[in-house]
Amino acid sequence: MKLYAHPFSSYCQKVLIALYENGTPFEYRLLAPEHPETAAEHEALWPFRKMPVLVDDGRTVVESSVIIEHLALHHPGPVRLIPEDPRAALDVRMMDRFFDNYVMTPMQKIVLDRLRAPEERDPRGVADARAMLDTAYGWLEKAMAGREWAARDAFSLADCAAAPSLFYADWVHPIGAGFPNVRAYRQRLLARPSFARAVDEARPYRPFFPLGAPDRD
Ligand SMILES: N[C@@H](CCC(=O)N[C@@H](CS)C(=O)NCC(=O)O)C(=O)O
Repeated sequence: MKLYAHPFSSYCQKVLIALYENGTPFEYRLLAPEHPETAAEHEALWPFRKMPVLVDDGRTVVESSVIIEHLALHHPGPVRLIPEDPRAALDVRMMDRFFDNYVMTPMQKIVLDRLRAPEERDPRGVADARAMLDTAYGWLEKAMAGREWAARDAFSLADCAAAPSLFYADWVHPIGAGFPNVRAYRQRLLARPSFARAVDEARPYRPFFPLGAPDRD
């Protein structure tokens, strides 16, 4: 298998966590300016040029959640990231959508806005993104009461989505002291070896974080 990815990308980390959880072997196709040939391969596979992209046995798989579903189906390991029980699997998929749509999306909006020229920035969109993060933290605070992982007891696809989204969201819009369950959950995710590895691999890129990476985590 080949994974087109970059270590600092949140959606790539989501998939890397799944691969590391099960020790699944793959070839890392690093998307970086010093490898234009890899970027060309990537664009030929997926003209939207979004990462990550997985190629498995000649088949191109896109969208981080679908890549993780693909891994669970075709390369299962000891850590079951999609529960066997379809009802439990639905809870996992719902939480995965929550993290992508209501945490990752507004977090990315704030980051990407900073990369624009000042005259092209979108203050209203950024304010809306910050409001969405506040709502998401509040909702998650209640949802996580008494839970270890996003869909209760077992680490799952939803936690793969939660880890990078909460990691970066806290950098751009801090999770305040009023959200102790969310803060504690973020710390548990950081202590999970698969995510700790992804965070470590991304450390060299911190100076490029558009809003300035905080000196922690
Ligand atoms: N819905 C996609 C989102 C992927 C995505 O937004 N990837 C970002 C990196 S975290 C990207 O490729 N950005 C580069 C670009 O937009 O050109 C997924 O789940 O895989």
